[in-house]
Amino acid sequence: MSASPAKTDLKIDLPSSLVAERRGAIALLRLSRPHKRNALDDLTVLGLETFFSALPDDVKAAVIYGEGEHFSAGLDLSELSKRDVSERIGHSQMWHRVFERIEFGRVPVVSVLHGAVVGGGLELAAATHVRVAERSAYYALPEGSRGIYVGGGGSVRLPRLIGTARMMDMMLTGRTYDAEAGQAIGLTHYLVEPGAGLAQGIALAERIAANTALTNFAVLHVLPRIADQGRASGSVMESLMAAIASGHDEAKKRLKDFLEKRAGKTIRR
Ligand code: 1HE
Repeated sequence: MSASPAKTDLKIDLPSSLVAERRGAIALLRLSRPHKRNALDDLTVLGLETFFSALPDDVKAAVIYGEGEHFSAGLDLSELSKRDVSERIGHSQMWHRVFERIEFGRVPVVSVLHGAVVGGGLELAAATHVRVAERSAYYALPEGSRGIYVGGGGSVRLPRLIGTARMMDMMLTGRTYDAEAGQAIGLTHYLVEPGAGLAQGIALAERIAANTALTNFAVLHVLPRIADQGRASGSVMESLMAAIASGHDEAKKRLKDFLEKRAGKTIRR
């Protein structure tokens, strides 16, 4: 693989808890509040929305990772007690809006997980499309023991990843999964040694960025909708998407390149 392009600044106005950089077609976002274990306060969550809304068109994929010993300690608990019930509903809906922006945004997002990936930190990871875990990562939903409930879309996304029964156990008993177990139950896609996550995340993002925009659109926006609907309408939607994708000039060029022996083969890696 060719050397990665150098990092450059990405000019997006973000709170100090988020640091954005660019590496060619890849945007990198670092959760940068290590003294609070990257706990997600309102400023940070709204900053995530700004980042994913403001990415230039020529950014094709993003990587999110955490500074310090942990990916994220979840919701900033110090802000919780300030709100009444209706404000808490609004707060949860704000998280939903921001995490939907990530899950159903324009660019595929790779998260690189290490240390604590707990509560809202796990909900954030679940809103990304590809998850890379370093062996130090562990996962928990401490909401149960804190007398609260997930509010960042965890009830919607986590059962689809690991099943409702496992999520119930995590919330009821405070069970934690280490990185190996998290990989085994499907929380993460890749498991790497400590310190190797970011390089792996960038390499994956570069591969994703090399796909056609239409294929990435189909995977992000059409695939999960098909998975949520019945077989009959899902099959029709798949046929339509397949025809649209393969009819695009770039797809035709790539197919021709393969048939004329100019494109790589699908070999075991
Ligand atoms: C925080 C938070 C936080 C740390 N909100 N301030 N999440 C949790 O229940 C996890 C809470 N955090 C922890 O269990 C631990 O902090 C860790 C295991 C992640 C890390 O432990 P450690 O020993 O490295 O750090 P620490 O000493 O506990 O924390 C360092 C500082 O970060 C300290 O502040 P300081 O001013 O006393 O130095 C902590 O108070 C602060 N800190 N985590 C606020 N979460 C949309 S709904 C989602 C609901 C949830 O996410 S609930 C799960 C919340």
